Amino acid sequence: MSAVPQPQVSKERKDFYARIDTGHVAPLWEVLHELVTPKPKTPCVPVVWKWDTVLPWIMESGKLITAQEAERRVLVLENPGLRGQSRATHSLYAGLQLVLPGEIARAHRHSQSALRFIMSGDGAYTAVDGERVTMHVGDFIITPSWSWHDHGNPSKEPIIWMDVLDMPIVELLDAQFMEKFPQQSQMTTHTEGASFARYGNTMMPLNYRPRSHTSPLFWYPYERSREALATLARSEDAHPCHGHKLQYVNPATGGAAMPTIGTFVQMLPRGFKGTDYRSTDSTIYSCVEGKGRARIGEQSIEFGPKDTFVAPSWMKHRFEVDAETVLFSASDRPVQQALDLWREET
Ligand code: 1HN
Repeated sequence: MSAVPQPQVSKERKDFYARIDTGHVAPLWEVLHELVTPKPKTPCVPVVWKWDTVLPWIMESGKLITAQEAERRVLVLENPGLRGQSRATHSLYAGLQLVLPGEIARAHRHSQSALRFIMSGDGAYTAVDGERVTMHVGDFIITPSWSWHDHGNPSKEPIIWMDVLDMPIVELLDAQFMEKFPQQSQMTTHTEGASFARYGNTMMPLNYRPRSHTSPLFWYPYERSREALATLARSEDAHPCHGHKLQYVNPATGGAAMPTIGTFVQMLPRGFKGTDYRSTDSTIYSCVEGKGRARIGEQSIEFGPKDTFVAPSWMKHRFEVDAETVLFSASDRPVQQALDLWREET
């Protein structure tokens, strides 16, 4: 459908382009083939961040700067195809955040939605709109758009988690706002566990009226996800591509837990040899347990616990695991689905 790029542009056309350029006007036919492509043409590439490589750097960052000075002490996971843009995929930001014992990461809020996926440590908390939750490895925690949030670590060990934010999506839409809370920490106005009691048990309050598209449940404990996967693995055959895979949902609507970020957890049984899969949502994977290999496009990626890796949009990938493996993953799938753009191929 698109014009073939001309190796040589005639003088007449060049002159024309130069004249219209002064009026901030350009010819579509010179760029159409790059703008409208037969399939996704993402700059995002497959990549793995090995825990053993990044952990010493994270701990070193703890000696170089305090959480207070940094506001957030995070090492950004930058996709090699998107260096300098603070992106793990074209649409999502990811980073590894460290909070040392005794530290507080001060309260603020922003338009960007965030998720925390806990990688190491136990007993630190994050507070979301007046309710604290204690973080354990494998927990998935939501910080909804425009909700006050701060983190603190009263435990004796460092805590490290992966942040995933929809920053590039909000940036694309030029819809970002940010505000600092007047104090370091917000007041705790709800009992810990209150939102889980209200929304975490397939029940909800009689008078529940949604205030946003984000799940009113903001803590999805690993203990529950793990138990669900273990039971599934005993009761159904593994999907040829995904093994046993579940999506985190907003319990009040059945939709995605977050409006902009799709979140999933899957178990691949020991010895699983998956078949190729691709979808249009570039995906960030975090290995919780087990080990294996992901064949992503032409690349073979070895992964083990706490390794993070990326499968780009529309690139075939498959898994092969040596031990029972659990993978958490995040992508922009809800956005694509809301806009009728999402495609998959098994
Ligand atoms: C943020 O607010 C947090 O609250 C983490 O922990 C990472 C990256 C970019 C912008 C805001 C946090 C962030 C962030």
